[in-house]
Amino acid sequence: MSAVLKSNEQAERKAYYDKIGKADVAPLWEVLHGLVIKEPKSPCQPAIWKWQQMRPWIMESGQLITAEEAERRVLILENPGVRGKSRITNSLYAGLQLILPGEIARAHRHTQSALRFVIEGKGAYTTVDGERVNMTPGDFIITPSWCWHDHGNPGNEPVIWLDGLDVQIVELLDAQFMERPDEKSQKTRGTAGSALARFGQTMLPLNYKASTSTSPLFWYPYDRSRGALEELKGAEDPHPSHGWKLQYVNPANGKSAMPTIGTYLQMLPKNFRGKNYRATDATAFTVMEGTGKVIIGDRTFEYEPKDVFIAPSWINYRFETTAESVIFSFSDRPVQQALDLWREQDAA
Ligand code: GTQ
Repeated sequence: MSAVLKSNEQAERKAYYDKIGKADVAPLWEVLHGLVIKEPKSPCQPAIWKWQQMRPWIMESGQLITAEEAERRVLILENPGVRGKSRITNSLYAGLQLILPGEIARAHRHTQSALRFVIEGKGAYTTVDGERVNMTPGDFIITPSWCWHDHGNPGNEPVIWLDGLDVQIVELLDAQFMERPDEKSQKTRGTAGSALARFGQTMLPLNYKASTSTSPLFWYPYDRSRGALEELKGAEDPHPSHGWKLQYVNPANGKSAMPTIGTYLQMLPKNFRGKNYRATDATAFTVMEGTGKVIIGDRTFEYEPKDVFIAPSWINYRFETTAESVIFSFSDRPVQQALDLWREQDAA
């Protein structure tokens, strides 16, 4: 309320607010212009987490606590605009998980969906509902809602991956469940290679009937995804903002691989001067290959492989590369699209 009030009017209103407030009632007119706003104004900020800084801290966490004690030994990437809320955007959680040789991160399941994007190291696996995947850098792996999963590292080097979860979406809806089985690791009945054979060749088993909307193909090996971008590079001009960019999909329904999180891989040519782009889905990126700058709003970040950065909702961003780059990203786009809320804007 901007009108100047006499002090008796002010006092009258305050007394009224206090009276109705005691019964959990509040006046809309005091808050309307913060609730229904002209365009997104996220408290989340552009930010980057440099691998050079993160790696020693992740390795240090390996000295402080075991995977067994921690259940999941993860450093959460907290958006600087909303610290203390375990989120990288308003709707999504991101963290860097470490598993050391010989360790097991025990089995559990939860209604939150998780994605893994493998950052560093070989020899670890994750088992999803009894199917085991060996994790290789650049692989995108899904742990669908309510599927059992445990991670292990029978190899001889530390393995680190980026976790992305829809924690805040599920929290918004108060639909969280989780449970732990008695055994720490699941018995495996096969490998994700068979999921790749069944679902990863633009073919489907004859009797396939989806029980959820999450992709039954839960392992997208890097060499295949990258290979697709390499083919595109030879076939068409890059998009002025995104270069060559593909989305990971559920091959059985053609929609987003996960119902709550959209996942993408893009390639940008060397010396690319990208045009500004913005969309309502705040997006977290991690660099697989290449170097350059990303300009997000009024911030400029130099990026290198394994860095993670965030472009908040409706803030312009663009890329300027110094080497050919391959970048993985994820956002809540499928949720916004399902609710008819998603908007994007290319540079004019
Ligand atoms: O690996 O199951 O980063 O349950 C946060 C919660 C990872 C996991 C996280 C989890 C997991």
